[in-house]
Amino acid sequence: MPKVIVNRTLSEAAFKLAQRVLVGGVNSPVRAASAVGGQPVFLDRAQGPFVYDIDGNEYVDLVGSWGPAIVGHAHPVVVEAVQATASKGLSFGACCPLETELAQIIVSAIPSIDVLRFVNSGTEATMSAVRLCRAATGRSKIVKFLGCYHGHSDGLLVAAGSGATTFGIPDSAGVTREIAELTLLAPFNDLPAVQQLFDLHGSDIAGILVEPIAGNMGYIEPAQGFLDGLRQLCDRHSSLLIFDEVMTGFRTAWGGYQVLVNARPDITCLGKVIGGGMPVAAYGARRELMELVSPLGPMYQAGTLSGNPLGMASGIATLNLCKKPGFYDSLQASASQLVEVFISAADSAGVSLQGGSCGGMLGIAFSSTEVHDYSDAQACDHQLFASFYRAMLDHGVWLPPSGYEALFISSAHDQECMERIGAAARESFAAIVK
Ligand code: KE4
Repeated sequence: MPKVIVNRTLSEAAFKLAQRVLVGGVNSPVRAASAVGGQPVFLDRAQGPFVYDIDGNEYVDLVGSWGPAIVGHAHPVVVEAVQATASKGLSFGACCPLETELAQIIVSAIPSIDVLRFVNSGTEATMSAVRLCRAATGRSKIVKFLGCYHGHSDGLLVAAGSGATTFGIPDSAGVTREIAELTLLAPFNDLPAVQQLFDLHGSDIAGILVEPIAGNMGYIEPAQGFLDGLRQLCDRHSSLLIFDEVMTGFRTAWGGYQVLVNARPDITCLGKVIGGGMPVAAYGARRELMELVSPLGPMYQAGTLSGNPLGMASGIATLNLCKKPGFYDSLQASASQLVEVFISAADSAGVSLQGGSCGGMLGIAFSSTEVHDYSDAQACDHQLFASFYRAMLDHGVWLPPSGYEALFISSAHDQECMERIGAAARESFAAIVK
């Protein structure tokens, strides 16, 4: 019987203090946990598959810092690499060989990327990729999908997912109509709708931006032929296809989802895992496209901490651990097992649950029918998810505080973790249906 956590007094006090100087007491909205009727639990440390709050409570972590912690938290090899690098200086604002080393690992893993540029967040990566797409085509419109989230650059905060949906503001204040009008929308997995956009705007569509697996409206896999269909539409209209693999890159497979399904986007965005927990992201493409980027070409993009040695060291150490034979097979086995654990626990309480996984990424949806797009995701029982979230937290399992998020597992999650999650899930489902 999992221990029930009841004391979080230090977190409550920390939240009150934080609210005096931080907007909403948080540095990223989804952490406010208000969508699940909770408040932020402040963490003190993390180790392997666990996170520990400032009240000393231990949780099995299924957020993994939203993806980066793929080898588990504070992996000794990663920590040692960062410590050794830090002792030589934190940031130079100049070139260093570590940037080339991490770039070589990524380029060797992803055939569609000849050359890349490191940035510091997924937002920067997708924002720069969109700019590159417009620079390369001379066109202005971008197609994105309802419920997909690509960070918070103005043009992409239109019908966005993740925290934007969680807080019911899929279109953000401050994004002007003129900018939003350059973003065309279609439902995920709806190829005819994308075809229609091209029929209407084809000659002005610079490109399509897509999460190959949608991880910001739960977990939604592409329908058979969907990604191929986007590729064909781009080829037919001389538009570019951008895969936002900030979440799926090196999370679903070595390289990313495009390698798993042999897809060939024109531009790829990466983040999260490639930094191993440090602020590292990137965008990359074939050489002729990337040579449009300054200092070689007319498209400007820059960053004080881009290619930061600590981030590079963390990313190199993390990817070298991911490269080990069988790493992703084992991660996939754990993720598949975990989906089954959740579904069978739900079933035993008479709760309808959908679930899916790819590599170390998974998702559950409180729905009796499959979820294929944003409207399906919105129709899920988010109130029931909120109750489940709170019960699981009290039973020592750290879930993302929103039904619009994916879950992430690491190579540090062992069978004991699975049993703990299973026991907590059975207790939690039983509690929420009472
Ligand atoms: P960042 O700017 O947060 O590093 O990355 C933006 C981004 C871009 N593309 C995809 C597919 C993403 O999932 C993200 C960010 N993911 C969210 C979680 N769904 C980050 C968590 C948060 O916003 O606090």
